[in-house]
This record gives sequence, C-alpha cells and structure tokens, in this order.
Amino acid sequence: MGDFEEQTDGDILTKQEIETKEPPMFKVILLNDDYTTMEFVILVLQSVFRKQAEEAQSVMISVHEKGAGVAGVYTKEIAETKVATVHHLATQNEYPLKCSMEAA
Ligand code: TYC
Repeated sequence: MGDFEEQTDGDILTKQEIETKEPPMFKVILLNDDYTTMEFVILVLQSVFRKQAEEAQSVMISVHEKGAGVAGVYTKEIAETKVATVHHLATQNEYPLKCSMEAA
C-alpha cells in the first residue's frame, strides 16, 4: 500500500481524503442483565465513561428498560480499552455486566 492511496473494501481514498478523514468511531454498548446492581452500573458510567451522576442514572435506566444502550462513542482503541475495563471491573466485583462495541 503506497503513501498516497489506501484500499478499504472497494474504496480508493485520495491523498486528500486520507489526510482530512476523521477516524472511524465505535459505540460502546452496555447490556442489561438481572444481577448487576444499578449502583454499580452508575459507578461504571461515571468512572469509565465520564458521565455526570444525572446522565449516568438516565443511561443506566434506559439500558435496564430497553436491554442495551450506548455508554459512549470513541475511536477503536479507546472503545476496546473501555470494554476491557468494564469487564475487568465487573469480574473483580463478581457481576456479569457485559458491554460490546459496534461501528458508529
Ligand atoms: N437490570 C439490573 C437490575 O435490575 C440493572 C442493570 C442496568 C444491569 C444496566 C446492567 O447494563 C445494566 N439490577
């Protein structure tokens, strides 16, 4: 792959497109379960996803009611790190809390 173009599933990007394109973004999706406490989910939303108390509460309730919800949107490596951190904290605290990521 040369310096001036790059192949991405059929698209050829011009040098200008490569230089001006924003990085791909990924949604980190928090999944509901029956065992993780609401308090722990709020704590995770505040500490890992930098939400204020009120927003953390409303995201948690939305996930609780709808089954899943977006905790945040990040570049790929940051989203991967957030997912790993949530799973690490959940395991440490013996909660089954899961999250996943998908292209935004
Ligand atoms: N459903 C959980 C309860 O009633 C709370 C919860 C909310 C769990 C969001 C996970 O991602 C979650 N204790």
